[in-house]
Amino acid sequence: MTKVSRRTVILVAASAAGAAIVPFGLASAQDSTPVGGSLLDSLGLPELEITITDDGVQAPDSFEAGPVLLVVNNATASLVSFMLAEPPDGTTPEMVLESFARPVIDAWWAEANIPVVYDAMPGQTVKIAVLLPAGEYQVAATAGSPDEMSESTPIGIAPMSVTGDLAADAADAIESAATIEFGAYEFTIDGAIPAGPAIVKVTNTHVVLHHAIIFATDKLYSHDEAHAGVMSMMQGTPSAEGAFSLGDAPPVLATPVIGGGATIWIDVDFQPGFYAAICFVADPGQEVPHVMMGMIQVFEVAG
Ligand SMILES: [Cu+2]
Repeated sequence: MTKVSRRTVILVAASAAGAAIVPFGLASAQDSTPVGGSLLDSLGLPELEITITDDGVQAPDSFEAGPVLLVVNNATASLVSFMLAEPPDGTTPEMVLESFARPVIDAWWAEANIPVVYDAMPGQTVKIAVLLPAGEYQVAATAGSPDEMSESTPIGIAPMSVTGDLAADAADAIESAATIEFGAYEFTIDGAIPAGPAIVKVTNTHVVLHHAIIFATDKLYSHDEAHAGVMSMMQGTPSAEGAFSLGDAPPVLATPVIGGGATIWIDVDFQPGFYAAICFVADPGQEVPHVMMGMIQVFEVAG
């Protein structure tokens, strides 16, 4: 069984797809993320800017709660993973950073408030709108090559206090075309994900970390066909002719990993067609990717 880390989700997605393990990483996983313009960028949200250099993580000491535009600059020459988390009491920053660098998800992650965990390619600036409640957060970053499944290298960790109250309607503050909800090992897509640039809301109503890695498919399969196809790929058994397969193409989109209770909004830019959303994250202390428990959802983007 492949170990599934937060950092190497794209890679696992690639190996699940039977592709060679090559460092295409997020660059190609974000084909559906608009490069030129960001709809989120035009909303005028408060910008929470985080810069990651070889020397550490620069984050503001404090920030106001609310929907914010998280702007993460990767000023290193490495793929970096970053996280924004409010760890449970008794978890020191040293423990958080060391844990974040390890491939397996430690138990404390299930008790933490985790708005977002994501990757940034060398030199990339990542923008995600995040519903940020008050709390004592840690902003951590690690570096690693996308072709390594092993431990990554800690870069740094910085504390950040978020103060103030969220408005009652804060989770609806940003207009979105559709919502992808992470539940108990299942996705629910509310609304139709449109073709072209759009904002999609991503929310986690479960208790453990989830994400969606989205692959294009050749037709609209049933849930059972898609699940059976991924199971046979992950178990290394050849799939039948005409059966669901992820092929060799990299995913078209990887959402951030978010914890229970978290809400974010992402920019997307889908081509019309058929897709499958898959979660490769495992529960804390476990190695079984959620897709093996049925966390896969097929959907169509109408032209
Ligand atoms: Cu999951």
